[in-house]
Amino acid sequence: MTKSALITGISGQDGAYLARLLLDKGYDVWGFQPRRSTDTLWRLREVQAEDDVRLINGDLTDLSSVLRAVEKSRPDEVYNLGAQSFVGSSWDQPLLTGQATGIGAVNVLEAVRLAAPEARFYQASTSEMFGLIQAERQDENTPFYPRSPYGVAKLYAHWMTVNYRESFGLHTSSGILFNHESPLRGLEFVTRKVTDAVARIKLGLQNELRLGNLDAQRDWGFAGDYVDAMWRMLQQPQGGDYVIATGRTVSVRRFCELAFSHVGLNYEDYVKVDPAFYRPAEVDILLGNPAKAQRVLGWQATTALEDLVAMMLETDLARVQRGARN
Ligand code: F7E
Repeated sequence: MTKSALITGISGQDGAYLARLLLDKGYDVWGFQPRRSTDTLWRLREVQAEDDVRLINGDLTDLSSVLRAVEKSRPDEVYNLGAQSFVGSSWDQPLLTGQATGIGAVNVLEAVRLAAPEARFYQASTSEMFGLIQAERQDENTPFYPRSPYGVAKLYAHWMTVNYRESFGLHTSSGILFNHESPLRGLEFVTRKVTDAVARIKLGLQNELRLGNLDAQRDWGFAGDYVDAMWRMLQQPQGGDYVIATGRTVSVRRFCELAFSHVGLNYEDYVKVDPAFYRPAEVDILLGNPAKAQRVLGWQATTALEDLVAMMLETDLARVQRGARN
């Protein structure tokens, strides 16, 4: 029998890659997303999934709309990827972030509990929950210390995911994903901000790049690899929590070096530090230990950062050349 999956946040980077993965596996894929007047479907187009997914309009903060989406899609699997996901904005919109990123997840859990208790549930948790790190390499047993309203909201959603597993016996899993990037990343995130700028600088359309903290270090992987881990979690006999990471950490400065040198430029000639991009509290370094995912899920990251940079840059060079806006 054909399986049905419901994805919240389907118009985001991970939503697009996951939709593609599930379509390729033969699922009926439903997407839940707010109605917007701007073009939110460009990522689904880029993965050639736009015509094959069924979209339901609604908002994570509106329980009745989430409930209707669950009733309509009759899902075997629910992936909660929707959120206010930009850490930087979460200080300007802490309450909205709490509603969408924290309470929103519980709305989905409630809808599953009420209308599809047999469905398997995935929560998009995050390495931002580790924040001020309490261990050199973070794994499923490392204590959390979030450093942003976003991280705090995600931590609430994470524990509610665990709680619904323990309280109601629901099949819920929490994927603690470290940063994951791709050509479908939004322009506000640092990796894509860099690759887009490098493409513009190379093609003579821009002459500098203003960034914040160049010394922050992240464990950056490829989003296309990471959605496969989400699916694998829901194929396990029981729900669980898994760190998904590459096990390598690199600074923003080094990322710039790699991106500029890919087109034969020196980042020091173009990158300007602008305190406007500093955060009120920073997560200095993240480094994940994905040993459990490898052991239990048979998953490991397969894309090296150098290849990810090249992939993003080649896509951005082509986009800038043809005048695309995303
Ligand atoms: O920042 C520094 C910034 O915004 C990375 C989200 O997907 O991953 C993402 O969160 C680092 C930070 O991602 C700029 O201060 C320097 O230290 O690309 P980002 P993020 O905050 O790590 C986690 C796992 C999530 O869950 C989130 O949803 O780069 N940085 N200069 C900058 N960052 C930005 N955005 N812009 C700059 O100009």
